[in-house]
Amino acid sequence: MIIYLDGAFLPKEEAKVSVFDHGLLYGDGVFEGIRAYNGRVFRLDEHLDRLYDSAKTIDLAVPIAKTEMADAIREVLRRNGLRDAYIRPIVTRGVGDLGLDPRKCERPTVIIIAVEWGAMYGDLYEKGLTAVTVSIRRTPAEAMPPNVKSLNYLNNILAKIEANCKGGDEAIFFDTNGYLSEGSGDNIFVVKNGEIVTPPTLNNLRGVTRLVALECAADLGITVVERNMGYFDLYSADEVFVTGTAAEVGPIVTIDGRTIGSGRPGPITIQLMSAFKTATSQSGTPID
Ligand code: PXG
Repeated sequence: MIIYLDGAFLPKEEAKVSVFDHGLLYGDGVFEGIRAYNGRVFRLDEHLDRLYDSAKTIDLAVPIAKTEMADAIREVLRRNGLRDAYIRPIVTRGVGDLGLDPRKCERPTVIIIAVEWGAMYGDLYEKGLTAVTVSIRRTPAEAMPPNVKSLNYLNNILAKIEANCKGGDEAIFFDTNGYLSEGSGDNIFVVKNGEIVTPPTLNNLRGVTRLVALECAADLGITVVERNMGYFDLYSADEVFVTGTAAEVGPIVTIDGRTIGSGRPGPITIQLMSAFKTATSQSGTPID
């Protein structure tokens, strides 16, 4: 396995970062999760825009241009012979001292890892996923905007731990105002009376897959509304699904023990899963 680290392409064993890197010490950095399907990187520009916007928000200057990052990603895929992959670019504040002050970090660390990867939830795309709402709230935008895809994922990991304890495949977050937010690693959608409703993006990550799902819904002539929702909207939904680079479009069929709709993936979710599959197989930036 070949890893990109600060301009070099290194064997996995040699790709090492300092214990003084603030990415490790403080979660001070940003990352992306990107997929390649059949030799093409899906929505590369959108992911890179988000990476650089996340970096800008935490006042981190990415030391290479977006075009260089895009070339490095494609080079990592080529060097590893990957055509279907999960790609993880990471930019940390870099090596500093044990203090918080980012001014002590001279140069950000840039890492790109790529691994072969298929469907995250296996046969659950046909059966549907179980989800549980979690008591831990999504970090409020006033504290740390959930739009920043930062290296500090403890809020999400605590949600995942709670879901694991409660026996759910995925965790569903509410925000501190009681509004529906997102999953631990995906965005959430509710279908009611033929209409798709999804939360506005102040209290969640602006998912690239979310955007693709909205485009697919528009193409299919399905109405989408962005609106704040509560527990009532979730439990009484006809269909619920989540979207993410890792999860793709994932149907949710039970939430906190309540059966959603028929207890099987619903018709609108199935249409979107199919449209999403078409999008991933027919578009993207060629690796070669
Ligand atoms: N919300 C959050 C909090 C995420 O981390 C998404 C939504 C979906 O965004 P995209 O752009 O991928 O549609 C994410 C992305 C995992 C895992 O193991 C998931 C993400 C990141 C890292 C790991 O499930 N999610």
